[in-house]
Parts: sequence; C-alpha cells; structure tokens
Amino acid sequence: MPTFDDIADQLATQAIELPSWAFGNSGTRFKVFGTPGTPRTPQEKIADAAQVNRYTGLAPTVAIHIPWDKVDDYAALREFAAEQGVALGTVNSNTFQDDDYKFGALTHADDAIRRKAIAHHLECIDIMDATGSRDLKIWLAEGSNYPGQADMRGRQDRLQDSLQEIYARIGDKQRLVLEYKFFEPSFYHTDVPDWGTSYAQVSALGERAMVCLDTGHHAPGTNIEFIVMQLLRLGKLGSFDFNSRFYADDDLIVGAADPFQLFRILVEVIRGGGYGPDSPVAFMLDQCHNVEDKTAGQIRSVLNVQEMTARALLLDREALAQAQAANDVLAANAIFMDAFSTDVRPQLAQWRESRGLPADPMRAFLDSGYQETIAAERVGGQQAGWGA
Ligand code: PSV
Ligand code: MN
Ligand code: MN
Repeated sequence: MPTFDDIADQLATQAIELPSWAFGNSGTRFKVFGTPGTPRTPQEKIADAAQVNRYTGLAPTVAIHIPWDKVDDYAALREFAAEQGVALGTVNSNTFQDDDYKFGALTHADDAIRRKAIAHHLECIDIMDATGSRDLKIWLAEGSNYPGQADMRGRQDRLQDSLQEIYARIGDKQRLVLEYKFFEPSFYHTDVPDWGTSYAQVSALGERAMVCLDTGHHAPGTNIEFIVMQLLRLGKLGSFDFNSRFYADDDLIVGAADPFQLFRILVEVIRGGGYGPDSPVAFMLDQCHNVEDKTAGQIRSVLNVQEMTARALLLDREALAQAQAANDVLAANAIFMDAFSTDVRPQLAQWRESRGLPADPMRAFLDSGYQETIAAERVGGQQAGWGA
C-alpha cells in the first residue's frame, strides 16, 4: 500500500467548489428555519465561503446561481471575491422559479417561453464572461406528472434545439455542463432523468459540453461509481455536485450518509484520470444546511471529501490488479477495504500544519469567533432559493 508521503503532493492539488446557496437559509417544503448570521447579499455569501477556504485551503472558488446571486456589476463581484481570496466559479442557470415555466422552459411547446429560457442562459454566459467563469451548469426542472400529459419525444427534440442555441454562444474556454435528476419536481417523467439522456444531449453538441453528476440524483441503490467510470471512459464527465442522501435529493453533507460510497466514487475518479490539476472534472458541492450552521457545515463537507480522497489515493492498485487478474475475489475485496479502513486523520492534520493550515480547521474556525460576529451583525438573512 502506498504511504501517506507518497500521496501528499496529490492532495495539495485538490480544489472543491462551494455553492453560494449553501450559505443561505434553506429547508423543506414544510418549513425554512432561519440561522443567525445568514448572508443577506451575494457578497456576504462569498465572504462566508472564503472562510472555508481560509481554514481548509480546499475551496478556492464559489459557484453562483442566477438570479439568486443577481448583482448590477459582475466584474465588481469578481473583484470582491478576489479581495476575499477566492474566485467565482460555475454559473448555474435557474428556470424553475418563474410562473412561465410551469410546463417547461428549454422544452416548452410555446416558442415564446422557450425563447425566454434560452435568453436567460445567454445572459448567464454574459455573466460568465464578466466573472471569468468556465462552466455554465444547467439543471432543468422539466417533465410531466401524468401519463399522456406531454409528448416526451417532442420535448426531447426541442431540448436539443435549445441547447444548440446556447452552446453556440459558449466561448472557446468555456463549457456547458448538463445535470440530470431522475425525478422531482416532476413525478411521472423528467426530460433529463439520467446520465444516458444527458450524455446523448451533450454529445450532440460538441466537445465543450459535458455531463454533471449530482450524487443525490439517482434511484436508491444505484451504483453511482459505475456511472462515474462510464462517463470518464467516454470523456464526458464534466463535474460533480457532491452531497449525500438517505431517501431522495436530501442535499445533506457529503460523506455523512454513506462515506463508503464517497470512497468508491473517488476510487473510480482517480482510476479514470478524473483527479488532479489537469483533469476536466470539477469537484463541486451542492448542499443545503437546514438545521446546522452553514459555514461550519461546508467545512465539514470539504474535509470529508479530502479524507475520502486520501483513502482512495492510498489504494494499492498494483496489488488490486494482481488479485483481480487472479480472480482472487476475497483478496481483491480485502485490498479495497484496507484502503477504505485506513484512518488518515492524524496524517492529514500534520500535512495541513506543514502547509501553514490549522491541523483542525473546524476547531480553528469555531475558535475564530466569525460565526458569533456575523450572527450579531447580520439581521434578516436570505433564503437560498429553495422553500422561498
Ligand atoms: C437540483 O436538485 C439541483 O441539484 C441543481 O443543481 C440546482 O441548481 C440545485 O439543486 C439548487 O440547489
Ligand atoms: Mn445539483
Ligand atoms: Mn439536487
């Protein structure tokens, strides 16, 4: 098995993008509980995200969601982020909170509504030009609730047509990533329900169109690491939205529900060349903190990803390949489990200190008094968008 020293340099290149909406208040359709200190502006969300990077060194960029993070001057927002020590990352479009989109947006049968949805995405690309963002992430809340309600085939054709128009405006250094989700808010059919549909749609666009895999968007029991392997094999895994779930799209802290699944995913990411500074795969979080403190919740999340990455990097791939070749089922499984069962926390603490970071980022953040300060200073925090 490789030693921690063998993998130390690889850990140094890890970057996990934070979602601005994780810092806003969020909840379920039953209730949104406010948390003291919740940001009231996009700038305050970015300031909180910068705290995560300050204590962990893991989160240099922040994803924004339009219109949740709408401002008059995006170049100024970019400047503000830089002053805080972070950069703006992925721009997320939003076609799920406008009455016009009740029966679809990019798939809508009414051309006027479809054009409005396309125009929103073109505006997002203008914003990307100003923020210096690389990725436009599209998640569509489109589908139908009842058999017979919609012509699924026509909607798929219109979706491709709409994406072609958006993709035509994507710059040379920019990318379009299309996220899939198997249900919700539609309950009968969803227009981009699975990786295969996303893959078919983006493959027809071109090289700079990729798939986004949100770990909470599959049916229970789905072998997500198989999908990771396949998309990497096809060269189309663009990004992850990491979170964890017990039942549906719970958006809980990544690695909280099933750390072993996170480990298995990261093993395939590394196996498929999806890890490291030259990899096209963007690591992002897509989470909500309904009852816990948000900045601390994000710190927990990036540390969980780091911990499982370290364990996945420690996997003895040579020994595993030999056991696999010999069809030694139990030996192969034991080698896999050895890496998963390795406690890397003491070495990670030392590794952080050797890089000028606190050994225990969570403790350092809690001791800093930041949470108390924002709780005292900020009144009337923002909704994240969900449950608003
Ligand atoms: C949809 O469930 C989703 O995962 C998409 O990524 C949205 O942009 C995000 O949630 C908003 O929280
Ligand atoms: Mn997502
Ligand atoms: Mn989701």
